[in-house]
Amino acid sequence: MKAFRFILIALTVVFAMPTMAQVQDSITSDWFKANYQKREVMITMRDGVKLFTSIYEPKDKSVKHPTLMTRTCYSAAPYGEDNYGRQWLSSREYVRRGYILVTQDVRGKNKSDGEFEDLRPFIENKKPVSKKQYGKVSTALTDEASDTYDTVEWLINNTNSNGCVGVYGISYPGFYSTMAALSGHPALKAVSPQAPVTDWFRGDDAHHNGAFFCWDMFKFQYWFEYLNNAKKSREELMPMMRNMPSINHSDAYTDYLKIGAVKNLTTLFGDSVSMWNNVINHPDLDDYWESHNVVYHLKNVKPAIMVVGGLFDAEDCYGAFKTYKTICQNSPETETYFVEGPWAHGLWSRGQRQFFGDIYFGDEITSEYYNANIELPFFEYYLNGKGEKPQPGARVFDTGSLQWHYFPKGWQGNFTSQPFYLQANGTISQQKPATQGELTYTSDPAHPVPYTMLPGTGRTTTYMLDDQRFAARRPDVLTFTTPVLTEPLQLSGEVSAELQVSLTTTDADFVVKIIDVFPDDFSYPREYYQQANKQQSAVMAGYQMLVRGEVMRGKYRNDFAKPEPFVPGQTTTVKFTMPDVSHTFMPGHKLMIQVQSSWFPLVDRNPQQFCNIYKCDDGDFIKSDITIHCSPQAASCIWLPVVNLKSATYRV
Ligand code: PG9
Repeated sequence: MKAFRFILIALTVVFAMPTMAQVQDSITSDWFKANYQKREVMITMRDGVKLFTSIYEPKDKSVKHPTLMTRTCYSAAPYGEDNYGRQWLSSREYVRRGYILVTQDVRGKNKSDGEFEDLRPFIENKKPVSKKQYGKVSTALTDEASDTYDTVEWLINNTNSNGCVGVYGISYPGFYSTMAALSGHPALKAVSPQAPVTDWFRGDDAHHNGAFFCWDMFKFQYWFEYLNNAKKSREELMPMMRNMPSINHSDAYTDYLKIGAVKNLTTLFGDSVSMWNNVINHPDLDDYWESHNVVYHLKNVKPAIMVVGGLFDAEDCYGAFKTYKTICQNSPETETYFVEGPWAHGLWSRGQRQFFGDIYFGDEITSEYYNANIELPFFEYYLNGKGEKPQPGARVFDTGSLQWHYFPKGWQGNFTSQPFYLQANGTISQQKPATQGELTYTSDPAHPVPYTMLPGTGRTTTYMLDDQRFAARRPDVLTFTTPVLTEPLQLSGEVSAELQVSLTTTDADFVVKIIDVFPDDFSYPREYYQQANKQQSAVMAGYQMLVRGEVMRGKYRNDFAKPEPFVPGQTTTVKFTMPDVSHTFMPGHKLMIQVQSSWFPLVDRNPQQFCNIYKCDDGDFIKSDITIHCSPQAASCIWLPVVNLKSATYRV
């Protein structure tokens, strides 16, 4: 009897085991381990440097498999061929379909050899290395594109590859994806740079329009330099962990104000953190920043590209728009797709629910929706020959009408840029002011405008769409508002500010915020909260939802490379771009613009004197009386991308 039962159970297990050819229904850790083999290999690059590469490959050799790779500076963990970890959980759809999943530590990071360099520059016209010489020419010119080429070449010859490889990644891995797209390897068929780090001086991570995002950088850099190192043992890392400089004890606003000038933060690091030193030693836009900017090389891009970004991404919102627009412009032959949703940094692929912060966006922006309906079909078509070719062009979520818009011809050019003039009586109109007018506020670095009303030690993920009523109440924040809108005002595209300012000192920052003011009787249906299993956390009546905010360091108004002082009392034009928006102001709502001169501690304080801010002392911070002019000859306005709903070229 026992034998019969054993055979019965054995047969059940064998016949129940799905082959890879069938799309696996339920993925479990046991199933993954039973059907995938994990290998850890050091792949030799053309100059001999070896890169640590973790490969999860289906055991089923009866069919060839597509490959999806992420190259990362944040570790290809978990390490150990028996440790499958949980990384694959975010790649569940690809495991289900038998993809080969590869993660590689980039050169000089974690278990890979070689020297690491931040945003390692692309090298044009690298001399190819012959097969015979391969790996033996230590002087061969290499960059992240050539490291990708060499890795893809190894993968298609040493795995059960179907000859189609894709690369994707978010943030810094998004930068490595953009660089991968420049590798030129014929087997690299599809690349998805997501929130790619692109330009650390104009708009990503470290600076926006030249203003330093000291909080993000300070909290990140020591960890990135020292603790993000899989070659060091825990025992070696623990003392560094204990000595990690930190100033956040209770509330970042108070703590950073206490620390004072940026140079005081530097004393906490010493001169040991390369990324921080690069910021301090290159205060203006110079060759260092430009040589590390990948956009100058985005031409002749061979793979299909799907750029993904978050409209409320606090780190690389700029990078996604800039990368996409540059490829469309400089590599028009590339099959390019663009996806922008109401997401924070990377949340499209991990954990986004129907609400983001206090705002409801519905079911079509959750991570499940994104993975199943946007990312998977892209790679299935280009790497696995499955499904329909994705819809061309741009697919951008409108954060006001809560709809996806499809722009078959791409994101640009669907709008006309129209001026919305700031009036001295605190209103907004599309007519220039008819009479002289101005509004003045005192910007005091000792009492900077907070970027959020929430106390806390970490930068919030929701500040980019949080309620702005806390700021509207401050005397150093100017507020301008339209009457209640009777027609929808749809903005889909580029935004810029054109301020006419005068100040009593020689420098200042300018922050412009575009805000959607909800009706005074607004509330979400109770079932929205029930559906999302979320407690209502805010009074939504009269909510002032931030749609877009951006800062401009005034001394760079004419040239990021050549800072200029203001002449006290002289009316001066300050023009700057802000990341694109996709937002319809619905009837019953109002458009609000706020103008202020600090956004703390998100952005370091401007001493409001023309100087090298990274070297200034606590005593250099002074008040400035700042005037925003609203006159016929000096008309401050915000240029908004208005869509003519009668001739709109997008589909819902
Ligand atoms: N965009 C993130 C970052 C990179 C470098 C410095 C600070 C932040 C990231 O890679 O996640």
